[in-house]
Amino acid sequence: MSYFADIAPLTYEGPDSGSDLCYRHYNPDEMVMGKRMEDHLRFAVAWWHSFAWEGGDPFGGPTFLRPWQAGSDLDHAMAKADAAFDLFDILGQPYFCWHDADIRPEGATFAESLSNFEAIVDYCLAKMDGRKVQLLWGTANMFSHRRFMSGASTNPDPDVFAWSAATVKACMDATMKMGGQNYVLWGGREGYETLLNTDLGREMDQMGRFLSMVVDYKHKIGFKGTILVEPKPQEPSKHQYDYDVATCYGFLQRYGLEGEVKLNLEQGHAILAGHSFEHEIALASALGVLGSIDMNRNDYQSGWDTDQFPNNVPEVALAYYYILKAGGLGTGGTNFDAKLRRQSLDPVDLVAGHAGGMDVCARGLKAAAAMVEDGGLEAALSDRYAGWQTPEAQAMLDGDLGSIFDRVMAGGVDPQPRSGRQEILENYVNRFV
Ligand code: XUL
Ligand code: CO
Repeated sequence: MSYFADIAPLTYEGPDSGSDLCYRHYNPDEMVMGKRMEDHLRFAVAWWHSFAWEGGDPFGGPTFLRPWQAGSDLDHAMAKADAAFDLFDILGQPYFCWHDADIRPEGATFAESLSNFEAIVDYCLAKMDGRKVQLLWGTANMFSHRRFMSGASTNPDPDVFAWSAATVKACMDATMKMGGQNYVLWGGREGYETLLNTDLGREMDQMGRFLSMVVDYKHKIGFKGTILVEPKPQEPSKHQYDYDVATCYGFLQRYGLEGEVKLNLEQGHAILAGHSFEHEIALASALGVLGSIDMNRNDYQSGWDTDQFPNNVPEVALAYYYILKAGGLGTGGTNFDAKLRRQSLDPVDLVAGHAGGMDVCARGLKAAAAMVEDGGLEAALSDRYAGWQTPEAQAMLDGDLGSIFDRVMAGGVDPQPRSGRQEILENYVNRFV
């Protein structure tokens, strides 16, 4: 019997529905700016938080005690996959994502882990047959096992670099076999705790070389998806090399990879870096590296990566506004890198967490589309920068300091401060959310 027993597939019931288990705003076929809502949002369920996470925290162990968490052999991994696909049937979302370690039991050797992994990949492929759900991205967990405690590609021990390279090769092969649309690298332990034991220049060179090998391998096997790096400023390492969008872009440029690799941006990671999510999205878009998003929220009081399901429509609306402005997510999507609270024990909580997140994103997308269609923010921007349309301003960019000096000395340049109209613009956004 399904873990989700009698929970029926969710349907769109509209904003006035009183049901706990329905969509009030997520209506996959509804057209938004000429495109189906499902094709804008491209939702994915994250295997790790939704099925692998057991509800532990630093003060206590597992609370969920899901049936498949009672053992760590292939049978339990298959039971976990069965529950995952049952949830996908209920939610009807188009994608899912995994780390190798989420879906397969760890073996005693690399070869045993790989054979477990391949068995589960085939098991999932059989379950995907006849279903619409697809793989948004695969990734390797190179941060949980103790062998990775000093990093994966940045490890001082070359044997860990080798293990990591072999792991990523296997995960890229599996991602391609499952028809994945992207491959993600989040460097959980690619950073350091203390400079006293760390050669950070060397470690970054190792990481740059590793990423180049990933790109070379993508081309070698003909993987058509996008390679994505996920920025995060700290946790688990005190200092992470992939701090934020700006840092990652500098890193990609340094190793000549800015045309090959894009970024997977996570709301909670943006907050930890002291940015808003929309800042990270707009910056990635301006730099041409916007790839995909992990949608969650942090708790603003705890200052930690709490990975909660999104429930703040105004924040989400601004995120999708800049995504729409960027032309959409391309091969990317909206992955719920979000987990339940530790007390949310029941199957119904897992369904409701996702359904609520999908509704919040749908509301945000609709508000964002209305703002794009209304054009008020764009008009305000054009007006603010209108001075740059004049021939004098354009000529200045082709000139030099001397010619600009001469023009200022000749008179006629007399800057007058103008209001930035922040409150008016914030009031404008509030009309839509
Ligand atoms: C960790 C995190 C990861 C990545 C995938 O904070 O976001 O789950 O998304 O490794
Ligand atoms: Co993430």
